[in-house]
Amino acid sequence: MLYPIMTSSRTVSDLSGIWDFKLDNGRGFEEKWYEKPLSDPMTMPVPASYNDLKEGISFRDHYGWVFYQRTISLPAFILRTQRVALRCDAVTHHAKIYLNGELICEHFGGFLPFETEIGGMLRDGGNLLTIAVDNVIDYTTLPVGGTAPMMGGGLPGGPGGQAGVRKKVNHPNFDFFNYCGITRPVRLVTTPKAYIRDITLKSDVDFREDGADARIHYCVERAGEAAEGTPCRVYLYDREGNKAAEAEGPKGVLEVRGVKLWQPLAAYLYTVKAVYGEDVYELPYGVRTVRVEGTKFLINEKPFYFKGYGKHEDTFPNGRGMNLAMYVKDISLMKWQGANSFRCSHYPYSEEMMRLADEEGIVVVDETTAVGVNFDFGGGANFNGQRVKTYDKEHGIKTFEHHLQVIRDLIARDKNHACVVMWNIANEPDSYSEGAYEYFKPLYDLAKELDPEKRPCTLTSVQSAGGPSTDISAKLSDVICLNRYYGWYFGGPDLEGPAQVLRAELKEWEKTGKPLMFTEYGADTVMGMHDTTPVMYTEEYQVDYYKMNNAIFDEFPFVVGEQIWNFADFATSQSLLRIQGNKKGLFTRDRKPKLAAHYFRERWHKIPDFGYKV
Ligand code: GCB
Repeated sequence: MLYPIMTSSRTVSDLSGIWDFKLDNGRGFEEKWYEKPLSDPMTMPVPASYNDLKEGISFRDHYGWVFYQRTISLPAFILRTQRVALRCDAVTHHAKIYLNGELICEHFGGFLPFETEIGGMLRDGGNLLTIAVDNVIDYTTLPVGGTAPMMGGGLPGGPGGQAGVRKKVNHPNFDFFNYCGITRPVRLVTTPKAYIRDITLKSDVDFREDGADARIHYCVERAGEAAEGTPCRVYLYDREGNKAAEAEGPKGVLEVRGVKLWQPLAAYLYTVKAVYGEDVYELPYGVRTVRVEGTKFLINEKPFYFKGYGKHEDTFPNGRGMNLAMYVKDISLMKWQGANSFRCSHYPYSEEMMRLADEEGIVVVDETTAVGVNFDFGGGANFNGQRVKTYDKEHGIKTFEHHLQVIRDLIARDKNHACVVMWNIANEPDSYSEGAYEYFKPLYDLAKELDPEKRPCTLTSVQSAGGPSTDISAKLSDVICLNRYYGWYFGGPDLEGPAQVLRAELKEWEKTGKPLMFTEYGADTVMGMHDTTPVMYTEEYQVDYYKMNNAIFDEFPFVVGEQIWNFADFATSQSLLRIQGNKKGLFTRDRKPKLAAHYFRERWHKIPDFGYKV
């Protein structure tokens, strides 16, 4: 799916701004709030999560639907000659869109874009646009919701309690706040009536001693009615705007001798320009290769070492709402620290962030919204302690079809990004129970089938999955990705015993002959809490925790990366384990460094991006 841009044939009208807003009181649909202007509306910015923008717990934890509204119009001459689509980049988690009181589109899933054509429906003058948004999560949605708090707790009969719950609330089966609303831009996008629907690119690179040559295979998907023989041409421009190659036809090859490669932290982007009849589209594109060979992760045929983080889209008060300034700041902090990568934990990040990562040369592990596909957390705490088997045909998870759809949409959106080097099919699913292989095998197969580049695929594996004999990621993943908390949830505050168990576990994984990286390890740390004896939650303990883990990773050449948990402190559901949020950040939520941030800065600047441990 193409990112919306202005070109000589396309306009984009950004609908960002203050919209009217109202929480559903249970009668919104019955009373057809979408048919007329909302009565007594609140003000609400788009894009943003709404939760932290008005006061009070009942607002923050609202369960169910909310209504956003504004009017839209476009000049008549555009409506006469152009195709018009309404594009939403992300509405979390379920959207119904009404134009002048008519339902025109419905979409499930809160982190990927969708669009609907509205040209023929726009009237002269103002048109009432209503977007109703539902935040309910359950065992059919991704991410997954449970029936009780994930970490236990809550008073029987009280809100969030386990027995006789009075008030309906969401129970995330995951550890981040269930921020929702219209979190990314909404835009009106125009194109000529015959238009470029999609572009798919894939490079083959011949590496020579003194450089490289590339064959960029392209496919331009066209749509709308066009005269027979409408020409389609594709051009490649270098960074200075010089034409580097061109080709004719909707499918073909752009040949580039002496290609300039996209490299981690040394990005080079060409521009691919497609022209089809009257329509023109331009796409930034980096040429690079990715593959796994033996226990190495090769980028441009050189063994890469991942240094970085799992992150969140989480800032105050935007929640998960787009925050361009923070995206730029975060990448600046990554470079300050000597990092080269991050993982889009636990959902696809905004298209603006992906484009920025392309431009800044940051390597990305791209993740689906499949977090919480596991009914065992806290011994089944989120399912009222019931021992429901995750893949039980009758009572188990019902996410499979949606999971397939998320993979399709994610790859459709992100397939051309040079920054994306691997797909993460799910975070900490139940990858060890009966039915796990049958659930996951088709998902991996689909990702491989759809990705033009056939990037490596993985799942980030939960500690309770055990080792390679029980965890299906041993069979399915191209790179073993471990989320491990030795010295925190497992064994903390002791660091010696956990070190031995970690070493023993790595010896087992080494036998698989696959590369392995850590996609999570971390310790909650309250900024400003210090002690001479490192005790849990102090900044000193966080440093010692990381030193212990890193020393063991360094013993194993097949460990190809360390992505710590988490880049910054972030908001999550309340529980006895969370002190106003998850505090495992190297940085605070407002991006001030903890002691461990300085420790990693020293470590990572000494570790080369390529050839470490070779
Ligand atoms: C995990 C999860 C992550 C949590 C983290 C933690 O394993 O993947 O979402 O935030 O642990 O801090 O407990």
